[in-house]
Amino acid sequence: MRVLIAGGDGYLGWPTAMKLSNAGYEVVVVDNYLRRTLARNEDVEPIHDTPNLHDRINIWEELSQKKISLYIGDLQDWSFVASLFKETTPDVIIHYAEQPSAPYSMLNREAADLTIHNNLGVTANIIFATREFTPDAHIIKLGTMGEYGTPDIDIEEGWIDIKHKGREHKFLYPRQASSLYHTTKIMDTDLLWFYVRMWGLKVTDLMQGPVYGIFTDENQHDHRLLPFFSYDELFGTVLNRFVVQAVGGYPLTVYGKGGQTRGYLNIKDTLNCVTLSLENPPDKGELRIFNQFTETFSVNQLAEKVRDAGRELGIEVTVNNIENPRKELEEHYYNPVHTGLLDLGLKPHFLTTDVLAEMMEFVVKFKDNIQEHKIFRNTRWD
Ligand code: USQ
Repeated sequence: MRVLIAGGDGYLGWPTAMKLSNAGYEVVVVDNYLRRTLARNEDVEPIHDTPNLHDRINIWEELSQKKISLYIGDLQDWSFVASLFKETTPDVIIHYAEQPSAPYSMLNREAADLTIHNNLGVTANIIFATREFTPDAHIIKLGTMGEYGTPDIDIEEGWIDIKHKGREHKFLYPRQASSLYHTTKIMDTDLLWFYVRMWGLKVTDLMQGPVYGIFTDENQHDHRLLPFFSYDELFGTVLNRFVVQAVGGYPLTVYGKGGQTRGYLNIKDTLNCVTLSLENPPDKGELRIFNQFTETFSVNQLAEKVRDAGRELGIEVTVNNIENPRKELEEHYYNPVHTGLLDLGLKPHFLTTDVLAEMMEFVVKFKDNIQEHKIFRNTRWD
């Protein structure tokens, strides 16, 4: 089975490529290095250097004797997308090729414009190319739990039955995002749902929570195969940031009251969720939605866990409740369903002190690379 990974250079794309290559799939990765370029332009590179995709693929081949094919190009460019699909005719397309940062999308007009055009343009091209060249292919799209926002009722897994004036109908669960990035993900879902109805596409939309971690089964033994590990305000997710802040002696940046609750997952579980989705495809003409996370925590709970893990390693961690640069509820109800992937067989890796200590020990090796000015720049939502 041939799998095309769009955004194969990213924090999740590259580990997914190795995981599926290891499992015997024929893997093709495509990327235009947007994520690297934005990080360089904004002076927020990850904590350690990562080889480019040519080098990563060569290193992987040396270690595993398995080949990954590479295309460098912009998926917003239709002629590139058309020849990519014609040449590779994928059975599965895993779509990570988006500007992935909520804070970046709120930075300024240019960043907002790039986020809208890149995210929607790439999704549309993948839809059009699938219909034209590989109509039976399964599109697995990385969505986000942030599409739902933080409503005062339970969050269902993608769909909700609504009873109105004595009649009933099933709709996409109401979405209300709290950043422009998350809003583009809502629009992606709407585009996919439209073309599932029009053209009978086969789509899985994975509503993922913030991911943490660095190690996967494939990168344990060679640090050159590790993914980006970002700790800056733009591209770092909260727990990865807290781990670096703890090791760097920087007070943990809890935004506002710290009661913001989200569904989190280990990077290993992202790979397992994507693999389970791939191995258990939906029918043609179906938009299947999974809520992709394993545990919910408030920001305060995360800070507490990092403080506990630090204590075990002899690292004293302090916490600072700073004025929240974002517009979001700091205390709220949060109860999302997440049974779909568990039903398919997901065995979660939970956030234990050992997991945090392993992350901290990794960061300690790169402590000298931590640059304080990258940690907080106060990108305000208003
Ligand atoms: N937060 C802090 N302090 C920080 C950083 C974040 O208190 O230093 C808070 C945020 O205000 C937010 C929560 O932690 O309430 C999570 O923030 P985050 O930066 O880890 O996650 P977010 O911006 O929501 O986006 C991340 C990924 C995105 C993915 C999303 C899933 O970057 O690609 O879609 O997680 S979710 O959050 O469920 O929408």
